[in-house]
Amino acid sequence: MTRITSWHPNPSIPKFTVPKGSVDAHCHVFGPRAQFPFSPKAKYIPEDAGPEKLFALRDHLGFSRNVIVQASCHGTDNRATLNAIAQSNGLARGVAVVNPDISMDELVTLHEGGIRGIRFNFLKRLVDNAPKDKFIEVAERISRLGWHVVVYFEADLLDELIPFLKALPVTIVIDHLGRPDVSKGANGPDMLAFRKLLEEHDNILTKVSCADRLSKQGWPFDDFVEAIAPIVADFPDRVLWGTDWPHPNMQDNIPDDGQLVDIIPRIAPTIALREKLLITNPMRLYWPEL
Ligand code: 0GY
Repeated sequence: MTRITSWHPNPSIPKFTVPKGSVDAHCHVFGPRAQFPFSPKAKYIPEDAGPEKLFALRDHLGFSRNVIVQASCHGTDNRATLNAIAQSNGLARGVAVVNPDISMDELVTLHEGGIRGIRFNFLKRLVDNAPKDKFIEVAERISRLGWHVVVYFEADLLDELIPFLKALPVTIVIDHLGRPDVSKGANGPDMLAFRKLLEEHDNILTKVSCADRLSKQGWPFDDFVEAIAPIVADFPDRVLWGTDWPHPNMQDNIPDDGQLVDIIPRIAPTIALREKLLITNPMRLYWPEL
């Protein structure tokens, strides 16, 4: 497999200044491979995108903290994520991907390494299987640590996943709004189904991220902004935002991370909304002690 460089070589400095203390609540690290090899089951093999690059981008964009989400190319070997957290001087925490049979002792070790949640990925192009019963069992175990789960799926799976989501005994964060078709606007079928999910389950939060993957129009992502801004306005305590750097597996239309930051004031037009989106909500999940 050819190694992929999926990130912008020279992102712009954002025109929008994020508030002090902002958290990039969805990003990843890849490798470095020599230290942390990719999984034999990886569906893509990226170039190295290690902690130095991630923290340089954090500073370039004006953010203060990162939440590093274990990427599928590293499987259930969380060492690259833990290494990045360890290099961050306390400014990063993480979300792991685990074998659902993991013991409580191993979970406690992950907690000590800065992990505060686990990710369940249902994208068939990224993972081979997603055993719901096992996921519910491990969710029960992590609830003792005060962790949450991050769930990644695409809109066509939402209906089928609702009983599973209802059975999870913890806070749930859904990646990229469950990948709706934003081109049909805030009242399109996918957006209405997702809104209903939020209305009916107050333990569910979402990342209002990945304009680059969701927009059909591309920059300046008007379709994304029109569909998503009402979600931020109506569920201000239940939204997080992240760059998604290094944009796993993106090969065309690689986004300029500075431009992604410039969407924030368009989906969160008031200072109060931005504080919740970028600081209060992610800090509650990842640094509750501060
Ligand atoms: C994302 C999106 C993707 C990939 C992964 O773990 C991953 O490999 O999350 C994707 O390909 O949509 O959220 O980073």
